[in-house]
Amino acid sequence: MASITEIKVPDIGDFKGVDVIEILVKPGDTVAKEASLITVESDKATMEIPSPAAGVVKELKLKIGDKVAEGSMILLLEESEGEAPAAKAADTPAPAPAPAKPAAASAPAAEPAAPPIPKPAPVPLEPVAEVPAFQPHASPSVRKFARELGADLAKIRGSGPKGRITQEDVQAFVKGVLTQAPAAATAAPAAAGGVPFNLPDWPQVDFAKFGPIELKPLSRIKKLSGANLHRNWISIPHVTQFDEADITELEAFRKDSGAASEKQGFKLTMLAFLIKACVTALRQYPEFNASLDRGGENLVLKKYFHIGVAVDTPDGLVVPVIRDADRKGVYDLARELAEVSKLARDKKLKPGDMQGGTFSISSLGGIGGSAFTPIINAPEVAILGVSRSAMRPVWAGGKGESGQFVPRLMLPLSLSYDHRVIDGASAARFTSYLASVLSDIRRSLL
Ligand code: CAO
Repeated sequence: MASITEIKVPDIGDFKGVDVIEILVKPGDTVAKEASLITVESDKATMEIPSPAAGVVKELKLKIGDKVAEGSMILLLEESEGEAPAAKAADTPAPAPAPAKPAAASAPAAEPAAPPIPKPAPVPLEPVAEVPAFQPHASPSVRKFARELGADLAKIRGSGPKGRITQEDVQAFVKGVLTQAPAAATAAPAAAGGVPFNLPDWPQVDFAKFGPIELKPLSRIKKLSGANLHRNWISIPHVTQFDEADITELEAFRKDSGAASEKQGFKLTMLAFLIKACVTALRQYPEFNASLDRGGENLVLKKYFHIGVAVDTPDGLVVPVIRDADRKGVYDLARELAEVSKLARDKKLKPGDMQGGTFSISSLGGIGGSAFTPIINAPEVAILGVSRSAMRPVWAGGKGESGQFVPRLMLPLSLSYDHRVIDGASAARFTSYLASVLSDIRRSLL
């Protein structure tokens, strides 16, 4: 008859008060003998604790974050028939502590002449994941998961306690690679080629030692976009060109024309004009509306103008794409912008709504700031950052006392570009041209 056995933490050598960092089973699960039940972690090693017997998990007796030592209760196991003796062996604390041993040195099998209880030896524990200074920090099961997917842990930023890589981090990394693979593998040959970033380990600080803290898990969007931003930041040689555009007339025109759109329920935003002006500049400088091809040897110049717009949502940044912006007027662009920003904030954007962009705009103008360095949205090669416009004294020319400053509304522009594709001189020409278009929007009609 099946019996219920208390499964306790066996002898784990010198480790006391170690953290439970993973629970690998749940009530109702059928576990095989030696299947891992929980993962514990000390300062030096991460260990999985195996089940001493086969059976069905009836009740868990601990949770993630608990501190355990030899003898702490893990769970109640309803053993499969014929397995009870082995379980009892595990349940019996070892008389003398033995150090954790590597896999090859696991406890000897039961001797044929002896009773079925193998012997009161400690359950073999494997310090499977010693964490040396330059190793990514992850539990054995996460390592195994990453291995199965072919994900390199060294490239994954851990979001767990002490920077530990979690299964979700591996999933987010793999998703990021799958959606952006051509860009990473081709547009970034240096990074893909495996130039090692031999960096020191991430500082592991027990922040609670210095004051009260609270843990807030990152949103799914932040995890996904974070992995992509990180990849783009380290694999694209970014340079940012700063400039400013005189939008005094444009802003007056926008205000004059705004009534019509407001009647229809949307605002004629500066961003709509910026999209229009960028399309004009992209037509003039096609290498900004391009991507590197798979081999990283050719530039793919795109004859369409799909403009990504960074939208700030409570869950993080998303970049919906306004398609065929060259074929739309500013009113259409403004209406579509209002629609996609709402979809983004209501979490209703579909993956397709964020694909196919050729150039992106990130506007922080509604919030503040005078300049920033946006990260390129690979496989695009440039992104325009827009900051808050302000009235400034601008020298209107003239000599001596006849010269004067005049107040002009100036819009700060920050263009980040991929220096493998675009030279500094081209970037300066691009922003100067863009500024001239914005200062006289009639140019975008030409
Ligand atoms: N300078 C001064 N004021 C500006 C401005 C600028 N460049 N751009 C917008 N404003 C003002 C608008 O006039 C408006 O003022 P009123 O409320 O008085 O009319 C206010 O700021 C809000 O602007 P808006 O509603 O028109 O929004 P927007 O078109 O500027 O931006 C959107 C829309 C979706 C881009 C924005 O909501 C957003 O999410 N921005 C953040 C993007 C982001 O996080 N980027 C960072 C990415 S990191 O690379």
